Amino acid sequence: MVVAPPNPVRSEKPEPIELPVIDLSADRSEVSKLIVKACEQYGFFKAVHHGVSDDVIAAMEEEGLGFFTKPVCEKQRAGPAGPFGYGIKSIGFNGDSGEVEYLLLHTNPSSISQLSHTISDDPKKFSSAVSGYIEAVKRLACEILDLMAEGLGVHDPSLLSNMIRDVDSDSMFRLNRYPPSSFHTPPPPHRATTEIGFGEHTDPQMLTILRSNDVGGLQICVAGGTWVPVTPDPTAFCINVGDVLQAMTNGRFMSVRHRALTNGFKYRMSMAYFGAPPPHAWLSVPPELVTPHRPLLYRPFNWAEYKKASYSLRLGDSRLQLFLK
Ligand code: GA4
Repeated sequence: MVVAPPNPVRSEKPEPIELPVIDLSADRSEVSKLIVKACEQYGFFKAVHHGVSDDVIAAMEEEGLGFFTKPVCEKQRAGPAGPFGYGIKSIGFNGDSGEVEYLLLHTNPSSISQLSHTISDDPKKFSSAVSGYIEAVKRLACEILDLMAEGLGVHDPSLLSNMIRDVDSDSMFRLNRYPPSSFHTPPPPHRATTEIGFGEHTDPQMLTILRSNDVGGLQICVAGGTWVPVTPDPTAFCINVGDVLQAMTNGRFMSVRHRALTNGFKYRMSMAYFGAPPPHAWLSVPPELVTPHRPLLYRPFNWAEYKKASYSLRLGDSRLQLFLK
């Protein structure tokens, strides 16, 4: 049986972690080394000068806000999430919940255009904002995966990015809105309370490209099991390694547990792109990453198999260990 570790919201306030901030416009070979180092040490980094235009981001934010500020009964026309569509409080299919409402979309264009009719009164405007945003962050994800492969000395630098460039890529896009916790429980005088918005987990896919408004809430689990908040920065993208990339780098990169807490007083909105392989592609480890000192860690598997395992378990369960050799 896979047991989730305890999940306390500690009352003491740990110092925010300053994740490596990587300027993607700097010298390519330097950037690729910094990315590799960050993914080995933290599994997370912030990317600035990322090339995604402010207009594309603003258009997506506007659509997201427009949707979430509608009355619940209207939002429910796009739900329940199974897994795609509108969800409120309920996460996945195995009883997980949190103080969050969300829209989960598959990134394939027909799926976006189909759902947009239940999401927006102007479905064309909604799907054009989503497609523009997805196209831009997918380009960024591919660029980062190429830089990772270069930094790792992988012979074919497109080996990783080809997985999400594939027309059958199973990538997803998620919009989350976390309500202020003071909505549910009046905060004690002079102090804000926090609640679990999205419980601790690792992302199953290859790479996540996350952006939020200027409200904090993301925390990552560092060595020793301490939860540390990540300072919000709407000008940067927060990039994290998912389980599949940990497996494909033969354990060199870390897929790190993270969670989102609600803020005492403000709404937090985040948008996450999850870059995933096509269902039946073999998730093979580049031969350069297997050495006598670092033998193959995981048995061969494909994304369909891994996704099935993810959805059959609880949010906080460790899945990758089931695929150890
Ligand atoms: C976590 C990362 C992504 O948000 C997500 C989530 C998915 C869901 O909300 O439907 C999962 C969760 C996530 C991991 C385990 C399974 C699947 C809920 C859940 C309990 C969209 C994803 O791909 O995996």
